[in-house]
This record gives sequence, C-alpha cells and structure tokens, in this order.
Amino acid sequence: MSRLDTRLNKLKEHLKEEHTIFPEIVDSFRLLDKVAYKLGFLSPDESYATRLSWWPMISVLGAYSSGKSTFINHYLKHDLQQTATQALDDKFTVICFSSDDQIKTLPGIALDADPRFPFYRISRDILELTAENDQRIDAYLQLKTCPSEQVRGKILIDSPGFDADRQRSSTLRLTEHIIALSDLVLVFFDARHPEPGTMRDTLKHLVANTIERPDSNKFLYILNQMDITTREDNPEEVVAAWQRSLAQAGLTTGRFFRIYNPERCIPIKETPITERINKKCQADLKEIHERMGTIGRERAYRVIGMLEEAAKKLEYTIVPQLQDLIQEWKKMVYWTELGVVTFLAIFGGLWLATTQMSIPDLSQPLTFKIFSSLLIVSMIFLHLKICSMVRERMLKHIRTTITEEFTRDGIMRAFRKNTSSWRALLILFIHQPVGWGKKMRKQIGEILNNVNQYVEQLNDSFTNPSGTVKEYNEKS
Ligand SMILES: Nc1nc2c(ncn2[C@@H]2O[C@H](COP(=O)(O)OP(=O)(O)O)[C@@H](O)[C@H]2O)c(=O)[nH]1
Ligand SMILES: [Mg+2]
Repeated sequence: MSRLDTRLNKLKEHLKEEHTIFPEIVDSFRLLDKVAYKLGFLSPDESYATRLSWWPMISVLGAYSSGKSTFINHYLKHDLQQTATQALDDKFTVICFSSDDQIKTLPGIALDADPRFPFYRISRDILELTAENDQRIDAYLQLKTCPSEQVRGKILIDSPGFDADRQRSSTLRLTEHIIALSDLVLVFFDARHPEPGTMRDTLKHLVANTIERPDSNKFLYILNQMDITTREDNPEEVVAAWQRSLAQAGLTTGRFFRIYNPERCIPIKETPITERINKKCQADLKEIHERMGTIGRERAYRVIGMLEEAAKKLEYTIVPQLQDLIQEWKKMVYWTELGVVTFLAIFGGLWLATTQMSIPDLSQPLTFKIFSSLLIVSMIFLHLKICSMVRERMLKHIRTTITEEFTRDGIMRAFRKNTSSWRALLILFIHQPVGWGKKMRKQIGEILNNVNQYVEQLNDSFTNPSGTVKEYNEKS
C-alpha cells in the first residue's frame, strides 16, 4: 500500500467518527483521482482529498489575558486550557475531538506530520521564512484531544497572546497561516484595557491585514470581560472607545460583540443600565456559540461542493483545454515539418545541382536498403525532435499564461504525458487526451451522481420532516 493510501485510510478512519458520510466522500475523491492520474493531471502521489482541510477551523486570537482560554474552556465544558492573568502559553494549541475520555496532549510534530490536520508540513514553511534558532515545530504547536461534543467535527485553536516586542516571526507566520485556513476567527479584546495604546499591537498584527480580505465576514471582534467594565460605571464609554479604535484602524465593517464569561464574572449590582448590558452580553455570547456550532454543518456541504467543482472542472475545463492544446501541438508539428521538408527539398536540390555531387545508385538493392533505412531513421529522429521542440515551446507558454498553480502544474504534467515520444510516433491517430472517452465520462458522471446523494443524505441527517435540526454529529 502506498504512503498516500495509508494517509487516506487514516483520514477515513478519523472522519468516520464525525459523520458516516465522510469516508464515502473520500472514496469519491479517490475515484476522481484515478481519472486525473490517467489524464496525467495529478501525479500519483497527489490526491484531491488532501487538497482540502476536512475540518472546519475556528481560531481564537487576541491579546494576552483577554480571556481566550477561559472562553474556550467554557465552550467545551472542559477544563482543557490553563488560564491565568499572566502570559502562560506561548504555543498554539490545536484542539480536536476524540471519543477517548481522557484529554491527551501531543507535541506539535504530531500535527506537522499528519496530513489530516491543516498544519501538515507547516514547519517547512516556517523554516523557510524565519532565521531563528528554535526551529522545532514543537516550540510553536501542540495538539490536545478532548471528548467534548462541542468540538466534534471541527478544530479549535487557542493562541498565545500578542506581545509585539517578544513576537517571533515564526509565531506571526503561523498566525497568518491559521487565519488563512480558518472558517471563523474570533479576535479577543480586553475590556479592561480598551484604550488605543494597548490595542494597537493586536490591531496591527491581527486586524490591519484583514480589512481588505474577501473573507472578512469570518472575523468576529469580541470585547471580553465586560463584567469588570460594567462594575465601573462607564461601560458604554468603554464600548464606544473600543469601536472608535477599531474604526481608526480602518475596521468599520464586521461583527462586533461584547461578552463576559458567565463562570468567571464578578457579580454586579442590578441597575437598568447593567441589566441592559448583561442582556446584550448574553445575547452576543449565544450568537457567537451559534456561529461556532453551525460551522461544521457548513463545512460538510462545502466539502461536497468542492468534490462537485473538481469533477466538473476536470470534465468541462481541463479536458477541453487539453484537447485544444493537443490539436495546437499537432498543427504546429505539421507546419514545422512542412517547413523543414520544403526547406530541405529546395536547398538540398540546389546544393546537389550546384555541387554536382554524384548520387548513389539506388537500383542496387543493398544501396537502396541502406539509403532508405537511413532516411527513415533520420526522418523519425527529426519528427521526434520537432515534436519535443514544439512541446517545450508550448509548455513555456502554458507556464506564463495559467496563473493558478494547481491547474498550471496539472495541465503541464498532462500535456507532457499527452505529447510523449510514443504519442508523437502515432501523432496522426491522436485525437483525444490519454484515456479520455466514454468510460471516463461515465466515471465522472458517477461522481456527480454521488454528490447529489451526499447532499440528500446530509439534508436528512440535519433536518427531519418536521423541520427540527438534529445534531451535526448524529450518525445516520
Ligand atoms: N471577570 C472576568 N474574568 C475573566 C473573564 N474571562 C477571563 N477572565 C480571567 O482573565 C484571566 C485571563 O484569562 P485567560 O483565559 O487565561 O486569557 P488568555 O491569555 O487570553 O487565554 C483569568 O484569570 C480568567 O479567570 C471574564 O469574562 N470576566
Ligand atoms: Mg490562554
């Protein structure tokens, strides 16, 4: 069994715990892989299934001591993360579900080496981008497994706080990576220090780059520890100051929440103002939890969407593109050969005429044999040379015209396979990309058929006829 197969089997095993439909979806991705291998679009050590992150990711970022870990523990209903007023963690903690009763902590290398996680091979990136001594991934990442149903089907990430002076570039690099991969990013601010100075670092590192992002709606800005502020009688000013700072940093859109931790909060004297703020905080917390809860469901549909998109793209974009490229290659080869033959005929004839060189007597059988074999061999050689020259020229052109890396590499690989020396010898009979025909079309049709079934199955497991939503993790 190849390493890829082992990896994918592990992936299936793990996904089975989330929803019974996932292993089937992996199989459909594998079917698509087979089509793509045959076309040469995917190399045999690649798989569509490893190109996407199978778990929705929620990351919790923000300043030191703003209450990130406390928030996570409360959400999980488990005392997973240590909390304190001082900076504790300087690592990112990746939290994922396990039905094991025990909470397990594993070093970062477990994440770095395991393709099921979106940190697969992140250490290589870090190594390339930083020039620090402490290169070990274990210094930045750890994995914790938790039996909380809340984290089933998703990955939750707790982060070290931001302290710009101490910040290692590798931490920032990892933060960027996490933000890019996350489906939901909770950015925590500390209501005890809402003044612009304290927030500047958080804003600079976390928020400033997010304003222009197309996926900016995945960011939730959260002002935490509101209970403390509410005790000191200027809570509304604090919120206003916070929003002003965010606006100054350019953040005018996005969702703003204010919350406190119901378990850690300090009791407050009830007044109409505190009551109103309390209600608002409770509603905000509920909304944040709801967003976190539905993210798994959205991802299940998104994975299926990706399968459908990849299958359709292969049939309706990649294959036609390959067909065009093959036709273009053939045409260019023919024209070049016509040019070369014409050139040889004219100049060879002229040369013979001017030098009056004696032509061997072809009526001699032996001479004829030698002459014709030499001619055929050199013609084949010339033909192969022209085919490969044209191929290389076209590859250069493809490299500069297709911008998306995955498609570009795939098309180039497939084009190489489709214009190999064997195919060049049979150029007259080549009309379609390798393997493309009825059978492959049927296979893609099957995959698309499966897609519809998966959507139906998911719909069934999330809703019942009376319309009430069941748990995401409910096994069908
Ligand atoms: N009063 C109050 N204290 C909180 C709240 N959330 C967290 N804390 C406390 O703030 C401190 C820092 O919390 P922690 O979760 O470790 O912050 P982190 O560094 O962002 O992970 C801890 O002592 C928590 O008990 C809250 O909403 N209200
Ligand atoms: Mg913490």
